[in-house]
Amino acid sequence: MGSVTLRYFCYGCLFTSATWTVLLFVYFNFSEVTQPLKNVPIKGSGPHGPFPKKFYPRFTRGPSRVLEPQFKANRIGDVLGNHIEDPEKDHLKFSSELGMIFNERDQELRDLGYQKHAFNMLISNRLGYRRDVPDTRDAACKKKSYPVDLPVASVVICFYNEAFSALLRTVHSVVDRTPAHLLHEVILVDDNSDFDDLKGELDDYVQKYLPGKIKVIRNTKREGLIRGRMIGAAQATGEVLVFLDSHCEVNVMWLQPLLAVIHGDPHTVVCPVIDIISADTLAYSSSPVVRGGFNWGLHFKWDLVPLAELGGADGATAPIRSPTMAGGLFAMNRQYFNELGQYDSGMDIWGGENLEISFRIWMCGGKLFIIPCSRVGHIFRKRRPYGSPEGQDTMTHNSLRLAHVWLDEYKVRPEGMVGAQGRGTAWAGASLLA
Ligand code: LR7
Ligand code: MN
Repeated sequence: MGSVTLRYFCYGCLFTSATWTVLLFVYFNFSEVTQPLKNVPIKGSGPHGPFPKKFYPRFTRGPSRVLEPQFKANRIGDVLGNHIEDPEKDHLKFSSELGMIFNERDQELRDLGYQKHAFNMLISNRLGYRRDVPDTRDAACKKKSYPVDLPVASVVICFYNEAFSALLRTVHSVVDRTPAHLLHEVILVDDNSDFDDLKGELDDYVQKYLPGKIKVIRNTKREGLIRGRMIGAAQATGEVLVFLDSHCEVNVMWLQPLLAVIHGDPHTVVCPVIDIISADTLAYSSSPVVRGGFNWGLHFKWDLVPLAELGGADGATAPIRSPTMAGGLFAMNRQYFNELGQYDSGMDIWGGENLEISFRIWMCGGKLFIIPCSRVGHIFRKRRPYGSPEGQDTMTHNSLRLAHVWLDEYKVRPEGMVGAQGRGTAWAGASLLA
């Protein structure tokens, strides 16, 4: 009797430990890659599913030299005494192997990357600082030509604790894919980052490999991306300001379509179509053309473009009016940016400024367009890897400022409006501050 009980007890233990092993295996192997992407401009999977095979990182020089751009960049890293690559990198012949873990160091780098940046830093580092991306423009865009005498651009990139490789890929993509005569300068605003490589090493790299047009500005305290961009813009001298997040890759002919519209009307603010760079695979894939909206919680969202707003004589290349912008990627005449009052400098760290500047533009006589022929990739992460200095909810703080400045009678919940539509940051917060 005793031995039967013991036997069943052992079976029970075995079953429980096996179940835990399977659960832990599933958790550690799939948790980072299976969460749904938030804020990605896709509706369902459909033809624009997040990682279509054909847009897996592609190198135009053929598979046998698939990682050549990376090797070049890594050698530069070696010279500077960091980002030293594993000798086993030579085995990484195909892009599908970019994410493979060969040793403990790879595993550490991958884990650390997710922790610090919320994307796959192992792949980002292996890709290096330059790579080709697929040309995701509509065929009609490829036939378009643009005037040569366009206004020159100052590209402002504000960053806080960005992954070195992602930042450098952003900068190189701009330098490599922008005609020199249109690129007035690139202004990097370090928002008082904590990471060592973003200090001296970045300066060394810029001085050595990107001399001339790149300026690095250092905030002495963390300002947040809103004041950070204002600081960058104040140093800029180009006719047009272009803002980019620090983990982007611009596509071919990205700038000319933006500048051409601003050239035609300096009171028009323009955004590229934001293509998707997967946080898990770094694969670059095309986004559908959608436009910006918002909900009454003052959260940005993507909306389908109504048929009436589509096309016209210019078909797929025509600019699309957009109520709001996503926030990170846009171009604007510099004088107009200043005339409009720039951003709300009382906004902190992150959030809300994109809707604020959108309302500001439309309510002060300007226009906001998405330009389908301009495409820029952005790494979409599932969470923000940083907080605000004192843990404040800056999104709510900023949204309340927006509500008070621009929403007038809309900021108070109307009588009888108690449904889901009435719940959200602006409504709840507005009543607190009223
Ligand atoms: O304190 C900070 N200081 C900074 O310099 C916090 C952030 N930053 C930098 C950061 O390094 C990055 O380069 O600011 C940039 C934007 O921060 P992200 O990448 O964490 O923001 P996000 O991409 O999650 O958020 C979107 O909404 C933000 C609202 O404040 C900004 O407008 C972002 O620019 C914006 N990004 C995009 O629009 C890209 C497309 C995403 C969508 C939809
Ligand atoms: Mn971003």
